[in-house]
Amino acid sequence: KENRVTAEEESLIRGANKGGENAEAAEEQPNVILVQLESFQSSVIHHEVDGQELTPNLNKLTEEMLYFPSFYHQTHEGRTSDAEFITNTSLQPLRSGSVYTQYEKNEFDSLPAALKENGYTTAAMHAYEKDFWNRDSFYQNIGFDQFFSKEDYPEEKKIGMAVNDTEFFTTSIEHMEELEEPFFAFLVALTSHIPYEIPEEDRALDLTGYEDPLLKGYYQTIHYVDGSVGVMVQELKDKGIWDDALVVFYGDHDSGLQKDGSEMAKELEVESAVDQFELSRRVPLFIKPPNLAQGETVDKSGGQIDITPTILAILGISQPYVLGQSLMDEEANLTVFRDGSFRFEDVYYLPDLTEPIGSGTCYSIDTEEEIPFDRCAPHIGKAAKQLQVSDTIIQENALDELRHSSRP
Ligand code: GP9
Repeated sequence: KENRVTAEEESLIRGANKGGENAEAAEEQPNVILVQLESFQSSVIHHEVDGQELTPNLNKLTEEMLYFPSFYHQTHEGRTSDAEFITNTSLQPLRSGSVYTQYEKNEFDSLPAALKENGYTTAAMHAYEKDFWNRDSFYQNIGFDQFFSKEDYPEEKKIGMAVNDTEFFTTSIEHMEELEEPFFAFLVALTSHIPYEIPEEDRALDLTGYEDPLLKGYYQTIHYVDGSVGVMVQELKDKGIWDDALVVFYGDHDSGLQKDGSEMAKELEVESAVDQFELSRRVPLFIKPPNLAQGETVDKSGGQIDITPTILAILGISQPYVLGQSLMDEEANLTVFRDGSFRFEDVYYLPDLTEPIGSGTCYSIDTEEEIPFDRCAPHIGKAAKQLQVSDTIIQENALDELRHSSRP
C-alpha cells in the first residue's frame, strides 16, 4: 500500500513508541484528574473589578500548583470539542468543523488509551447530553471506559446548559470514588458557557459601570465557576485525594467577547496585534504533580497540544504518537495555531492569509513591536508541517500506517 506519510513527516512525530511497559507499576501510579473549564480566558486570573477578585480561588492556586500564564488554546471551529480533542490526542483541530463529528471512528493515540494500557481506569465526565458532539462514540473510541453524562448528575439547579459546576464537580468526585484506582478522570465543566446567564442569587460581583450584559454575565459566571473550583479542591483535600493525585485545570477557549473594540478589549487596553493575540488565545493552565510542595509560576509557553505529553512525562509513561511536547522539559515549545500563526519563545508570527505561505509579520511578545522576519522564518515551515501531519493522521486515518512503518 502506498505510504501517505513521508519520512520527514514521520520525524515530526515525537516519542513514537507505545506505552504498556509500566503496567506492573500501575498500583503505584497516582490518580489523574484533568478538568476543562468552559470559555475560561487567562485575562480573568488576577483580574480585579473595584477591588473584587474575579477568580480568588484560582489566584490562590497559583501558590499551590504550577501556573502557566503563557499557555494558549489552539481550538478552531470545533470549539469545546476541539479543546478536548487537542488535549487528549495531542493533534491539531481540523481546518473546518470538528474531528468529533467528522472522524469519530478513526484511530487516534490518546491520553486515556496510554493510561489504560498502563493500568488506569478511565472515565470522562460531562453533565450534558451524551451524544452532543458525538462524545459517547468518540470517548469510547479513544479509550474512555466510562462516560458519566447528564443522566448521572442531579437535575436540580441548572445554570445555563446543565447542572451548575459546583454540583457537577462534587458529584464527579463521588463518581471518582467508585472507580478502581489508579483512575484517570476527565471533567468537562459547562456553567460558564455563552450566553453567560446566571441566576440573580448567584451574581456575587458588583459590576456597576459595565455596559455589555454579556460581559457582565461572563464575569459573574467565571466568578461562580471559580467558587466551584474552590469547593472541588477543598473536597478533594478533605477526602484525601488531592495530595497524591496529579491534578490539572485548563481553559478550553476564549469567551468570544474579546474582539477589537469590545468593552472587554477596551477595559484591558488592547492596543496591538500582540495584545489581541494574548487576549484571545491565552487560557489558564494549572498543574499539580503528585505531592507538590509549593506552587510556582512557570514562564515557559505552550498550548493544549502539550497537555498529553506533559501528563505522561510527569507519570514517567512512554509517549504515544504526539505532536506536542512536555512542558516539563527545557526545550522551548512551538505552539501552532490552525491559521499557521505560532508562538515560539518570545516571537509571535501572524501570517497574511491573503498571500502565499511564508508572508506575514513577526512580532516580539515582550515589546509588542514588529521584529525582523528572520526571527520567525525558521519556524514557519515547521508549523505548516505540523498542521499537515495532523491532517494526514486525522483525515487519512494514517496513524496505523505510522505504527507499521518499516522506517527506523
Ligand atoms: C456542550 C458544550 C458546548 O456539551 O460542548 O460548548 P461549545 O462547543 O458550544 O463551546
